[in-house]
This record gives sequence, structure tokens and C-alpha cells, in this order.
Amino acid sequence: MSISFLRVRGSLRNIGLLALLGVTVACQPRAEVATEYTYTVMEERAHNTRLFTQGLLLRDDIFYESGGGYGRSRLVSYPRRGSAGHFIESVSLPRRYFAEGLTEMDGKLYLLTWRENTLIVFDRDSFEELYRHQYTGEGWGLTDDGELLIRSDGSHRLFFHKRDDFSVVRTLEVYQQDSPVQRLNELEYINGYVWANIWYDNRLVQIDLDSGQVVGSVDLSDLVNTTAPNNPDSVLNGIAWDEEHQSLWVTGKNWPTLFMIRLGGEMKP
Ligand SMILES: [Ca+2]
Repeated sequence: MSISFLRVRGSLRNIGLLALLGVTVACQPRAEVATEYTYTVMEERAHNTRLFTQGLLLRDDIFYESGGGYGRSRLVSYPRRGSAGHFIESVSLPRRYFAEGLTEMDGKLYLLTWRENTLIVFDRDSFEELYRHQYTGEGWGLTDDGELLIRSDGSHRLFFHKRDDFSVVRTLEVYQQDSPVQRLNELEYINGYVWANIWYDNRLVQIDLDSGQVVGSVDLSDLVNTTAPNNPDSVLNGIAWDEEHQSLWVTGKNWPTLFMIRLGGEMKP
């Protein structure tokens, strides 16, 4: 099935006008234009509706996904093609943990927990727990740039952590023009940028990791409207980069479908 949605819009800043009026503006560098991408659905896959999707990634044709909820948090893997009920590996978390963001580096899966201040590290293949780290603050989304782990906490900030002890190296405030982008949720590092879900928003945003500016976005309202279960908690969440197909896999909490979408328009280099 192939569905194309086309909408292109750019937005311009008003900093220049304020400067002409003699108003001092203290701010980070602002992007002149944020690209609004179009998208095409290239492929679909059944998604297990019991998964309250928090983290999603794809490695070597295998999806890794974390599902949240107290008493129902789990970490699973499943093949790129297959049925919704078939997992390669699955591990349930103790009842006191609410699984959140998930990423993978060097054969290890890094799993955040929501308010339990605990990062749990698993072997990617066996799902054997390897070790844990404690941290301060909430865990929402997690990705990595190949060197550092990148965490969201539901605010407009991203936290960059060392992988060996999960200490914070730096933080980044995320803005669209002059407005902080709150409720940053699931994350995915793609070609030098971080893409993010925003809790209770049907957009994905593309974040510049130097300036913190949103430099692009894609509106997935049509997928939400046709696919999301009739439950206010079943929001869009989950982004996985498909390197082979240069496409994004997206889904939502308890959704029946994963979608592979290809973005239109010019992606930032
Ligand atoms: Ca992800």
C-alpha cells in the first residue's frame, strides 16, 4: 500500500524585526526555516497490541521494543517480517519497574525506567541482564550517537550520558524558534540529528544537536486518525531508523500496526 501526503511549509523567525525595534534578544542561534517533510507509507507490519510502546529500534532486520506499564513492562525482539504474536526473545520486568526508552550499542541493550532512576543493561542476543546504573530524574526516551547515550525526561531537555557509568556529559535545550519543545519522548538518532516523538502530539521533530533547534518535522496525524486504538493513552510513540531502506518505522502505544515511512523533501545533510 502506498499513501502519499503532501504538505510543505516553512516558518520564518521574527528576531530581525525585534532587533530593528531596538529590542535586545538573548537567545540561541535560530533556524531560519524548519522543513516540514512529506511522507509515503512504504510497508506495514503487524504490531503486538499488548505493547505499550516506549522504545523502538531496528538492528539487522530485528526489532527491539520496550513496553511500559507497572506489572506489564517487558523487553522483546521480533523479526522485521512476521506475525504480531511471535517474539524471538521476551523478558518481563519486576512489577516495580516501568520500562521506558531503549537503545543498543556494541551488543548491549540500554533500557530506561520511568521513575525508578534505574538504567538496566541487557545482552542484545540473550536478553540476559548484565548490570545497572542509577541516575537522577525521569526516564522517557533513549537513543545514542554511537558514542553517548541520549535521554529525554519529558521536558524540553536532552541529556547526553557516558555509556560506562551513565554520568551526564552535557545537556541540550530544544526549541522551535523561540518556544521550548516540551514533552520530548521516544528518540532516534539519524544521520547526525535526533528525531523525537512529542507526547500527545502527532508530529515527529528533527533536532539539531549543536543548536537544539527543531530543523524539521513531519505530521503523522493521518496515521494516528486511521490506526490509533480508541484510547487516549494510545498515542503515537516509537521511531526506528531502517538503514537499509533509508526509512523510518513508526508506531504507537498498543497500536496494531508498524509503518515504514519514507520522508519526502530534502533531508538535512
Ligand atoms: Ca527509537
